[in-house]
Amino acid sequence: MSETKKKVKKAATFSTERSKPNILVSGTPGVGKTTMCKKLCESVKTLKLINIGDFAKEHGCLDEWDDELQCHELNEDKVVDELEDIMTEGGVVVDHHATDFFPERWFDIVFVLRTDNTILYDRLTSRGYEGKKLENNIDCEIFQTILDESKESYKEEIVHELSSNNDSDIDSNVQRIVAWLDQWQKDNVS
Ligand code: DAT
Repeated sequence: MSETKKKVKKAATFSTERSKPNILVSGTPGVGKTTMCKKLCESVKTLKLINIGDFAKEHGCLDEWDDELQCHELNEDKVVDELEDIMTEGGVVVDHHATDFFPERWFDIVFVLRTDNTILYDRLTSRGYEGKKLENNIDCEIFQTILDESKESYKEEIVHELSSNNDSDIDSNVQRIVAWLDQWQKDNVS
């Protein structure tokens, strides 16, 4: 198939053509995305977990160091290009703290984890965050930046907010997603 035809095909691939759904798990750093995603993928062995930070490192998608944010800038276009074929297959859980640069068609559901500010503050300080970086992330959670960004980037009905304050929240969130996956299979795979 020519490159142009491939691109047209990719652009036309919507969720109904996937035999397994794709899930985006987002939220401010420290809310528990990685912890919850790992548990989810332990429960449902067929899911493929992609942590965008790790994926970007492995696939050379990091640009210059950003002194203010204290991290490398992410080359979002390259991440999208590198991930396209994997997402087309379906059955992927993406773990990332931003939602707005992924193609909307990639995801069947978006979960935004939320944590009380005092709990998040303790988690981030024990991770070594301080100064501007700590302040920016706490503000991000206070102003529900990721939730609003997700609702602007995807249909509101597929964006769900989940509490992530304690261990029982992790378990109930995993159960909820597993139940959603079961229902998706019943509704979409004959
Ligand atoms: P993220 O991937 O969103 O940056 P994480 O999964 O690395 O967050 O979690 C940050 C820390 O908080 C880690 O030490 C595990 C802990 N944690 C995460 N979710 C939690 C929860 N619901 N209850 C208690 N601790 C949690």
